[in-house]
Amino acid sequence: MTINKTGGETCRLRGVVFDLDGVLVVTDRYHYQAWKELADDLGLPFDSKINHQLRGVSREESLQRIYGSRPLPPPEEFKAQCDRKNERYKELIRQMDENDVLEGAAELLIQLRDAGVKSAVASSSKNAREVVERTGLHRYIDFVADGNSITRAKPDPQVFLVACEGIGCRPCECVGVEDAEAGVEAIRRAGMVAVGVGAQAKDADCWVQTVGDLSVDLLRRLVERLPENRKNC
Ligand code: B16
Ligand code: MG
Repeated sequence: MTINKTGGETCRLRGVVFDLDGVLVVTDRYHYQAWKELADDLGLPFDSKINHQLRGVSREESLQRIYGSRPLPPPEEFKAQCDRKNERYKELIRQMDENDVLEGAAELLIQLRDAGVKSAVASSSKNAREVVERTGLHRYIDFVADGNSITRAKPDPQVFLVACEGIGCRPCECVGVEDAEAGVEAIRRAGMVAVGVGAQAKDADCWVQTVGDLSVDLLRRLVERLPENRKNC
């Protein structure tokens, strides 16, 4: 163990934990379409602005946000509406393939594998495994923690902690990569370095426009907590 300039423990990079939707793949448009069809049927307003607010948020919480200040239906009906959205979403993601992987993501995962750094997914989605398989990402990902592995959704750190454990690393040895505010908070609360991707995740330790802007070297430097590499790298 070595001590860094601020007196803390310096860890070596051993793992990277990626959020799935919005970081490695684009499922946004499928979630949008499925929610839009349901909302139209129920006469609830829904547009891409509301859809953005659902990033990283669980299915049930998403529907609550769509209802907004309107009264929620009885629990059974509410569940049936969530199920209906999910059935439609599952139908839509059947068309996913390698072309839905975001630019630079597969290259980064290969670099990490070649460098002996483990990769995991930490997603709120209960459909994450299917998306990982359909897009071919399972070839590079060592562990998937998803909506089925947790009892508390982001911003709770649980899904990131389950992912770290799944790849046999301590949180301080891992970087978490997220596109949603709730996800950045979850990474922080897990005790990991947080990398934010895209417009909604600027409040991270380091912010990049796309996952393709990351490299093994940069991630290593972040974990070693060299101050010049934090913020807007
Ligand atoms: P499901 P992430 C999240 O995935 C999505 O961003 C969010 O829009 C969705 O509501 C949530 O998963 C739950 O998904 O309905 O498939 O269980 O960004 O955490 O990978
Ligand atoms: Mg996301």
